[in-house]
Amino acid sequence: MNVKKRIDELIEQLKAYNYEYYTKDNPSVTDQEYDALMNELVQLERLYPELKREDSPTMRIGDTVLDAFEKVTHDIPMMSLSNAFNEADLRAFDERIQKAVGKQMYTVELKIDGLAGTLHYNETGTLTLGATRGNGTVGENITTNVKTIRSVPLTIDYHQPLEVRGEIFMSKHSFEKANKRRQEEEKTPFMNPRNAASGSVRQLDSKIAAKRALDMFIYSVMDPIDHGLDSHYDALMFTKALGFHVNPMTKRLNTIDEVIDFINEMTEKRHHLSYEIDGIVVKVDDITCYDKIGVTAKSPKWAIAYKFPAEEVRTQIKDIVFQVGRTGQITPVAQLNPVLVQGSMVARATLHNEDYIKEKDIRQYDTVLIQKAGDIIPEVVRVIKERRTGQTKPFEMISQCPVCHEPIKRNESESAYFCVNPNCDAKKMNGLIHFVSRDAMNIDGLGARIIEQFYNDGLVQTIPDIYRLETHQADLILKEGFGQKSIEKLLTSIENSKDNNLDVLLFGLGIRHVGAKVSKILANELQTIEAFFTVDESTLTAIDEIGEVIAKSVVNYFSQTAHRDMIETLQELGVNTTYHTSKQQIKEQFKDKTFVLTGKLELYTRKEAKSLIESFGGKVTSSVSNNTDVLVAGKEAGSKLNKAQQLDVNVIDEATFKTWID
Ligand code: 0OX
Repeated sequence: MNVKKRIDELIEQLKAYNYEYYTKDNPSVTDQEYDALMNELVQLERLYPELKREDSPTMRIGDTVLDAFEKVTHDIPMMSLSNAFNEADLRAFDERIQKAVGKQMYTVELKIDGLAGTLHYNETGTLTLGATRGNGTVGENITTNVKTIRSVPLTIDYHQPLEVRGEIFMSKHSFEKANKRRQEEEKTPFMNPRNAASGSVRQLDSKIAAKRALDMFIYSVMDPIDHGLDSHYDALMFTKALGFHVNPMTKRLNTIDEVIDFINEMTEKRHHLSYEIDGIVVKVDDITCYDKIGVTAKSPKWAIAYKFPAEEVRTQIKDIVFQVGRTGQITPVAQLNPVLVQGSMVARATLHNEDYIKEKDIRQYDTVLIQKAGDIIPEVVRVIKERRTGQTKPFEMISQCPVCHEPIKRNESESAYFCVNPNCDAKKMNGLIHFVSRDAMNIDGLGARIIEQFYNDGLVQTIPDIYRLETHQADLILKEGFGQKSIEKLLTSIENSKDNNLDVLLFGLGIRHVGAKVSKILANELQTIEAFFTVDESTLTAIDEIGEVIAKSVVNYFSQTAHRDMIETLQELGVNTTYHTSKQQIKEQFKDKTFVLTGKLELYTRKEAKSLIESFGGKVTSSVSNNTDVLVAGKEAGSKLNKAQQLDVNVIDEATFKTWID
């Protein structure tokens, strides 16, 4: 028989079985029958490598071992969800929506406890990129691992670029299997399915990832309007029709009462599901009103996640210790007899501050109830007083910093105490940990543990020291756990961080009251770090959303010579201190115009052209319609050009486009 024909036949057959098994959950063949066909295909592809197809299911076996994952910047940031904890929060959400856009239908989805991922398909329908969420702006390229997920189609029958997002997760069954194997191999088991999923997609060896049997439910389509979709539920059904896995419990409901009924029903049923969920996501169904409803810094206002009540677990406080944060704030922490809470081991819980402890009369040796709601730090909820023995005594706040032993101060208006010694080691070290963290400079390979080690060894004591590490390679190589390769990786991520935008640098400096969102607003307004050196309070308070507290804190920070000197040193070391997505410069040809790009562009990549158009106030869609204002036609433009001509759309070539930009 013709080999090519047999390969094609095997591929179609295996694809159909995969779909039945992973997407429809209804297999028609046994595992043995499936394996036999897969083996035959592997053998044939080995003998005839030229006949191997991009969409062959053998791609899912995983054959790539990477050195590291590349970083990927998301064109559209990957947002997270704001939370609701009770019926009142949900009703308040509904009221806000009704006030903004009138009565709406809602799509409800189970909130899968995994990790967010995004998938890109090109105009031929081939999967070109799979990436993690990362910090929402920059994630990691995990394409080789995503290809091993059987419910992720390698090709789709859709011929426009498409980006869909969803939750990558591990079923309870696969989790148990993976842990059984780990036990046999004498490796520490995964704590919970979410950790297992996240560890597996970040496996550099895709063969290992393939063995972990991950799955992915799709929960959003990007630029839905460009794909003719104006209902979120319809968008999910559209992805389902293309072969993606969409959670079967997803529903469109008419009122918030129906949403609440659904939540009550799922609260009962959730333990019977084959995967873990930690809540229910409620989304406005009508996509056309999303712009009007708007977004906050991190999450869309048209969606909310109802979180199931946190489980409370009983344990004992062994000791109460004090942590010094980067701002010098002193937080009392309970050290506990370790207990399992919602799938992870908890050995510490925050006690917030002196007032919280006194109000609840929490004492060392007390038996307490602790809770951990999702990603929130575990906290002590209450003391079980009946269990108190004679040996406890009321809590007393310390009067000196536990690290530098200088006296600590309580601000009149706050319940927190602060260590005000600028040279306190704990403050300096935590400041460094914050600087390199994911939402700040995002330097991979410099986690808290490494910073702690480098700090104690005197290798990194100040922020500029991070950028001097390249001159200390000889010291690095002597450290345990550091080889040539890991040093190179670390130095590359440090080098790359020099190009970061001003807002993340500003956030990284750890100025009090200047969080990620305020940093963006300030960087966009002031544009360069020098402007911060001279700015006064009234200029700052004139900026929308900037109040007196922030303004005072910013002026105070930059008035200190030590801070200005440190920033100048960073500039000398090559760190960028200007805001690059400079204030939107709106150009008339672009303002509110809809562009389509087609054909081969030679002067710009598609991505560059798109971001240029957007930065000048326009938008880019993928198909030509009556709404298109301008078609930029590169070489060998085809059907889109014809359609644009039929519709009388303004067509320009790439050279003309360049003159518009320059
Ligand atoms: C989930 C889940 C997560 C889209 C807009 C912000 C968050 N874990 O199941 N996220 C979202 O929505 C995104 N939906 C979900 N179902």
